[in-house]
Amino acid sequence: MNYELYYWPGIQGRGEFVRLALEDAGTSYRDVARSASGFRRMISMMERGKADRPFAPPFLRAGSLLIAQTANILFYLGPRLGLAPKSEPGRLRLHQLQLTIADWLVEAHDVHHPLGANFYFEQQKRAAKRRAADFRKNRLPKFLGYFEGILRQRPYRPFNYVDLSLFQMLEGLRYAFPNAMKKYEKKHLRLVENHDRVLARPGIAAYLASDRRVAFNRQDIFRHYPELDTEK
Ligand SMILES: N[C@@H](CCC(=O)N[C@@H](CS)C(=O)NCC(=O)O)C(=O)O
Repeated sequence: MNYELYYWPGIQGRGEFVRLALEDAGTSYRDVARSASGFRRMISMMERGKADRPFAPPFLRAGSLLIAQTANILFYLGPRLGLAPKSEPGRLRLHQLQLTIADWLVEAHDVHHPLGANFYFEQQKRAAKRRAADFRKNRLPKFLGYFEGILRQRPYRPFNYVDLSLFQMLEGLRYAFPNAMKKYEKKHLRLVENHDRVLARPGIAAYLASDRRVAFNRQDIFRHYPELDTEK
C-alpha cells in the first residue's frame, strides 16, 4: 500500500501520532505537505466542495480511502501495521484509549490557548496561567494516573499504537512542562518505562535520529512557556 500522510509542515502536531506508527512499522509513506506542491494539494483537498473532504489534518490517503481524525487513522492502520489486535473487542479497547489521549492532547494545547486558537498567546497570558495551574495540579496527574493504571494492569500486552502515542505524550509534556513532569514521573514509572521501551525500538530510533523528526517549537500543540510551568 502506498500511504500518503497529509499534515502541516514544520510541527509534530497530531501528524506525529500517525508518523510514529508508520515509522515503527518501517512502512514507506509520503509526508505529502512537506513539499510546496504537496502543501497546496493538501489545502485544495480540504477546500473542494465534496461531502467527504476532511475538516482538518492529519489525514491519510490509502488507495481509494481518504481517512481523517488521528484516532480513526490509527484505528485503520493498527491491524495492518501489526500494532493492534484484529479482534473487535481488542480494537475498540485501543480506540477508546486513543480517543482519551486525544482529549488529553486538547487539554495540553488549551493550557497556552485557553480563550481560543485565534488569539495570540500574549493576549491570553493571564487566563493561560490560571489554566496551567489547574492543568498541572489536577488534570495532568489525573490523565497520567489513568494511563499508569492501564499499563500496570496489562504489563505483557502486545505492543500497540497506544504505546507509541503514550511515548509521544511524554515527549511533549516533558518539553512543555519540564518542572511538573520531573515531579510526576517519579510516581508514574510504567509510563516512563513504556517511553524508554519505545525509544529502543529500531524503527523509532532511526526515525528520531533522522531529519524527518521535527523539533518541538512554539507553533506546535505542546509549547514551552516557562511561566506556565512554575508555581509562581
Ligand atoms: N480531532 C482531530 C483534530 C484535528 C485538528 O484539530 N487539526 C489541527 C492541526 S493539529 C488543525 O489543522 N485544525 C484546524 C482547525 O481546527 O480549523 C484529530 O484528532 O485529528
